[in-house]
Amino acid sequence: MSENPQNISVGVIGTGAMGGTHARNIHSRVVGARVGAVMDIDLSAAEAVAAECGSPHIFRDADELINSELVDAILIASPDETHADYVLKCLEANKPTFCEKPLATTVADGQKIVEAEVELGRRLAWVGFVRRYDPQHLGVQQAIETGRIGRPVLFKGWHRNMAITVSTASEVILFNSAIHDLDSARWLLGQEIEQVYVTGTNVERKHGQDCNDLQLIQLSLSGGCLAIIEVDVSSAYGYEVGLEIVGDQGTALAGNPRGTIIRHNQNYTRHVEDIWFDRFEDGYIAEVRAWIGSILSNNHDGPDAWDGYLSLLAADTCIASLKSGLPQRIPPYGQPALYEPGG
Ligand code: ISE
Repeated sequence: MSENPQNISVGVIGTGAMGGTHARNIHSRVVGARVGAVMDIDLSAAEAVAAECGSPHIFRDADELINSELVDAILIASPDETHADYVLKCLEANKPTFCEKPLATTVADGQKIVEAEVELGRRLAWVGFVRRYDPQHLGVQQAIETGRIGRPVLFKGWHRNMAITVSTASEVILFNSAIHDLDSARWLLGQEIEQVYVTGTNVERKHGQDCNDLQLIQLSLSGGCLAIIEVDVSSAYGYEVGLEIVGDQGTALAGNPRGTIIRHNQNYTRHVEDIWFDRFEDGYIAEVRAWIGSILSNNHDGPDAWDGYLSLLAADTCIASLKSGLPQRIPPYGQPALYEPGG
């Protein structure tokens, strides 16, 4: 436990590429926090991150880290299927937790987390929807909020991974990748998803016919907005995430790769990143700063368990649509008072 309440000791579960990035950011880019302990089943990965981040404590067991007096808050960046269990344990220990997306891999587990928070009467979980902290996305949000583009009517998104990194299963593509886009649509439009229609095709044939590595997701939202999102996890050429919000007075676009533009020999070129770590570098720093800031000020103002849950519900309904070939309505749900504004 930190003796100085302004220096939160964070325990990092999962020190792979994502957990390592968060740990390094906490160590060197965040004021008010430090890496107090790390845990990974791959001991050498844990040792390497611990050494880089000046963290003296390495755990072999996630439960022990969560319950340890050495840590005040937990960052979860372990494989997706472990998230729900660890978040629930953090809630039992009454410790704030930043969980990489997705919050869980089933709607039922997402629901358990929401129920546990309602029971506690506190929002302790934060979900790593990094795009909410990406400067380009924030520029779009500002254009909407200031009314510059008028009333938003359409969300057009594209999300391309260079190659499949997690799994070829269509479900995993929805829960692991498209979940970001589903959250972006809710967040930027300020409306809830009511109906989804998903079609998919198989681009990278080596993965087998069942792999819908290119999916087109259509959404109808509560305030009448529409969304169309391309999720392609086998783009081959690079990593790109972008969106355009079409309003009734103009549009706002976040979609530029960050690379330098070079004009040479009658050519105009720009480097496209190969993976998300560079594209969202600023967002990753900003989101952990915001998380730590929210703990220090006791004011949770980021993506919470309810956002995590609704994105899971939408992803799950997308799977039903993809499987049935039909549009599907989001099942009815009731929003607990805890998650209402000011709750
Ligand atoms: C990955 O886990 C991420 O979170 C990236 O932001 C996303 O673009 C990618 O599709 C996911 O696999």
